[in-house]
Amino acid sequence: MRLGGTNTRPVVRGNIMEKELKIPFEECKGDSVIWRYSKNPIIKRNPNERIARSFNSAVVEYNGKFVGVFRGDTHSTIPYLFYGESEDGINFIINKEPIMFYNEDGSIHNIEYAYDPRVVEIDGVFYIQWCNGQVGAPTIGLAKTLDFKKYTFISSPFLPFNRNGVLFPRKINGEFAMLSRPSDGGHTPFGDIYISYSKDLVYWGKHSLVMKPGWEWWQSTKVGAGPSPIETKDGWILLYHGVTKTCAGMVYSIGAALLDLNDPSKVIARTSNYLLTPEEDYETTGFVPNVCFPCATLVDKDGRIAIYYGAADTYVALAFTTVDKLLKVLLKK
Ligand code: BMA
Repeated sequence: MRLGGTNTRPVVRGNIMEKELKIPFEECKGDSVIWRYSKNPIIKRNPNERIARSFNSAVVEYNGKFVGVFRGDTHSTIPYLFYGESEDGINFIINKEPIMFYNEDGSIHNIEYAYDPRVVEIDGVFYIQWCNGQVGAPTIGLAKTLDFKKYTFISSPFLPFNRNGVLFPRKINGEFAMLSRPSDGGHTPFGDIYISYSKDLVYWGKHSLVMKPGWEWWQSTKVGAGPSPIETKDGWILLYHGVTKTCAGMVYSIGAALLDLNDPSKVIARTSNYLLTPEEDYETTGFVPNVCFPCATLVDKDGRIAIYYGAADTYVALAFTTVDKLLKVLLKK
């Protein structure tokens, strides 16, 4: 979808006419660029018998509903991905059994752990990107689904170690494009965002740097792409997490960047101030305190945006913004 441009939201997928869904949204009462949902968090501890904590998760519209691929940290503390659905984008019912991935030949694709999913639709196919433990070390996993029932594993696009794989919502110059953040095997204390291209989603190359951590302390340790970028007439809006190291651990805040439409390795602008930083109890207190980690956005045809973010590695929370507000702060209009 291009906002502020010529296209409107497609509501026909395949030959299914979908109802136009109303995304969750509350009007801003002050002058914030990003503001929180008044009833946060939307997913609390122990959302079902199998999951102790659900956070960093992805939501999209499918078949007249909101559906999600949720990170669920189980009672063994190993994270897996779980399907969930909702009529309103706020109240979700999450499956108790994790998503199973299958190889093209129908065999089960074994994974050790899975976390921090992103989901994006490209030409009627939903692609899931996540941090995947299937090659003995964390790297990106990439799978597809047409119906959120059968999930086919496509590839591990990059060698370990890598996290925060985020596909653009359309091909750029005829190729799929993915952001990622090369890392290490632990709680990586560094990290830059790169872009890579592929013709077939299996073989990836043409890697180039998009952005390094910023000078400002909130984003000076590492940065990682958040939800799939939003296309506007002025460029791709990328929400990202920026991290700072303190005596009490890392703090994850949310910032935004504007990337060139035809060459997203070119950063047109990025925010020098964070747009959301841990302040509320559900962000500052939990399994890992002081984490706001955005993984998904829903955007309507008027440019309203609902942001799904993980809070304190314990909850899923919602925040809102608009395309106009983000462009205004990025372009200093
Ligand atoms: C990162 C990832 C995220 C997590 C964050 C804060 O390295 O593991 O899943 O939210 O740390 O703990």
